[in-house]
Amino acid sequence: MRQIFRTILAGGVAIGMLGSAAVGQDAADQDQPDQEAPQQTPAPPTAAAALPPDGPRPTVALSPGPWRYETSAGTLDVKIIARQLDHPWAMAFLPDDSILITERPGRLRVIRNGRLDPVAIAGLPPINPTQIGGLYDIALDPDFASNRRIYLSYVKPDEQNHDQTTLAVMSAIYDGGMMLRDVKDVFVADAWYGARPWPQRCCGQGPGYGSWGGRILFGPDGKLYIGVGDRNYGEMVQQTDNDFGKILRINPDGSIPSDNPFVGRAGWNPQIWTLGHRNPLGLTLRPGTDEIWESEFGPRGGDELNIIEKGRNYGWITVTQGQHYNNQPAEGIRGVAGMTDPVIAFGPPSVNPGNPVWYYGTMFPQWRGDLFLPSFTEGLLRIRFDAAGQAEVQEKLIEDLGQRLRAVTMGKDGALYVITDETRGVVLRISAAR
Ligand SMILES: [Ca+2]
Repeated sequence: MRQIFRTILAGGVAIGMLGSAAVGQDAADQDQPDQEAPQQTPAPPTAAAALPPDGPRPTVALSPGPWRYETSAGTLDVKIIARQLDHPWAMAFLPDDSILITERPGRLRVIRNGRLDPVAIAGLPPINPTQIGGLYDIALDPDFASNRRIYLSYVKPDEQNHDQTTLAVMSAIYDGGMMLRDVKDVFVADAWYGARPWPQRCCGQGPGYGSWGGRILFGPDGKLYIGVGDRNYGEMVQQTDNDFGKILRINPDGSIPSDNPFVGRAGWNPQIWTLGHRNPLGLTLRPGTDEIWESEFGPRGGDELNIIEKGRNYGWITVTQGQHYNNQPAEGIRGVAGMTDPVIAFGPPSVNPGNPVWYYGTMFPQWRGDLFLPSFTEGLLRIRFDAAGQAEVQEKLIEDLGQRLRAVTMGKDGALYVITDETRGVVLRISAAR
């Protein structure tokens, strides 16, 4: 496994991925420049429909494994624990150790006793799986053990106009069986997009059927945080009355917390917690702190890792360390008054970050306190922060498998679980070799 990369500084210095073999392909569906005039958006299917794959091209075919790696934490075993998942996007461990998994085309699956149930859980509303849209993230209610409530983010179709979609979050009761109950939306983004004619946009931005965001997270305050992408319409992100390019904060029932930073301010959407994001695709808590960390797809060479702090502006579209797709330089790079710089900016090339996790398990004591960041192009990055907050990519795990890694989480046993966002996606378990 490759290791040791150029030291990078916290506070916004770009990480150079020395030794990377995965250069030359930005590989991100969200990162493609605008192809304009896409085909007619298909009608939204029901969740029960069997859908053909509708995502980006497949990457390297994955062998059945298992694999063994020598790493700084000793010998690792990597094995597939679930396969034949169609673009899995998120997973959530339940108290009984079963695992809920979303498939982006619109299915909710469950692994029980180590086995993927071949039948999807029923009860989802219509979901639009156009391009990179579909069923996204899962969050368990903080009181899940007693109320069995879950939250799912998804791309919601407009029944009247199939050109229009938006990000929404539903809540439902999941009792462990094969059916959701009491399914209802608690949030629907007001930033509908796609009515023709499309607006003129700058900077070579991607198509209007991308950049929904979609990560959701319960904060230590019991509030639900929702990452909404810029819908490839970055001109709207610095406007304060909409949902584009924002991290929103709501109560679990959908109401607006009175201590949100812009409540009562004229011209502001009161759901806003932070603004200035391009496409937030990772939200995670740092254990032992109240910090919410966010990963974000930037433009070419501008992927970011941010600490999300109340009321701050993270710069997009005027300030970014990446380069616009038409090669137009950003107005600002970093250190711009009123804007918060990323902790880390990646690239070029883009790493296309997924949902990270802070490691505090016991299986790999050498890695406690490190951040694991899945990427589409560089494998699973292990990033260490020293006492001064300086970050260094120490290792790239399973990079040689050539898979687009969408999310990583830690099991109760301290093993790492990774999902691959592929047409034939899998769940990988990374554990210490026995
Ligand atoms: Ca930024």
